[in-house]
Amino acid sequence: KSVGIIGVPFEKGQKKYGVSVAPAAVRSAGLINHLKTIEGLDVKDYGDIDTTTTEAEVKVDNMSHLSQVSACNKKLSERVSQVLKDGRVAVTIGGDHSIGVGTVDGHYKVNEDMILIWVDAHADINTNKTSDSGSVHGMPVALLVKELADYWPYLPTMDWQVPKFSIKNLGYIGLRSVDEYERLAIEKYKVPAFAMEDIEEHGIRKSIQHILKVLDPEMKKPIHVSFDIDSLDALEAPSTGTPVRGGLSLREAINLMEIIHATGRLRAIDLVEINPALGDDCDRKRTIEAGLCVLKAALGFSRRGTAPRGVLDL
Ligand code: DIR
Ligand code: MN
Ligand code: MN
Ligand code: MN
Repeated sequence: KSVGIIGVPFEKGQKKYGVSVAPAAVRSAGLINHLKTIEGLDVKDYGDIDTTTTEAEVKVDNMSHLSQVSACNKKLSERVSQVLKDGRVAVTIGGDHSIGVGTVDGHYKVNEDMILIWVDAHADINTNKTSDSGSVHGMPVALLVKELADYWPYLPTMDWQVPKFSIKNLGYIGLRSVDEYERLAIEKYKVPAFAMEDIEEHGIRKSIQHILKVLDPEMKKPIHVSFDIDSLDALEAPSTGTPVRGGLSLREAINLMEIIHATGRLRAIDLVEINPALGDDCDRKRTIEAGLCVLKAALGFSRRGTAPRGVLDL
């Protein structure tokens, strides 16, 4: 088992200063050493994507910094493809969630049968016509899926990214702040979406098992997890740009990742929207630690005891 780490110090997909510092902050919190404690895991750091851009700004209605988002994601997509071709699980540390365009694009170009689990408080499936914010971090899913291609105007600088991924291969976990038109899209295409109420109803294990089964009944497709730290409860991960109360506990998120790891089919994971510039030292530390716990669980860190799986014989 081996992983490749990619940092993406990028924050132009949203408005607050600080998300671009996360790769450095997560590294200095000991990312590489933490992952090396996982038995049998070979860790290679591919460094950071160069996010300095020389591109001229392009003007698209209600869509901020498109040329920079595009340039960063183009490089990121190529890097993710390279890591996967090297036979490693691609671990991408953002950056805001606009970088999901590059990670999923790069993954899709290597594994066309991939499925995507979007773990987030938000659905990130706005277009520039439906977004209230104009921030691209609320739009990556809509940019990626071919079914929504006709809802976009021509996007200058984005010619490298032809949406081919099907929305039929998408599932959501953790939703609790979904915009009106986002909900329409989710319902229209019957995207399996386990929002917080559904997780209350079924528990995190059954929730993710159901999604995996709906997307891939034969249970053999490569999995991409795009994990927005704001899927966690704001008490677990306060240092993020758009926190929403009432989210996943860290225990639920760790267990979610353990279940996904156990499939043996995780090929790429993104950890995005950690903003070390928000909150105090304690908030920052708590948020980064939560992110590390999630990554470790996804990559095979074991909390197991000796109890049998399934129903206990009493
Ligand atoms: C909102 C917030 N739905 C938007 N999105 C966020 O801007 O489109 N995504 N915060 O993570
Ligand atoms: Mn997001
Ligand atoms: Mn979010
Ligand atoms: Mn959103």
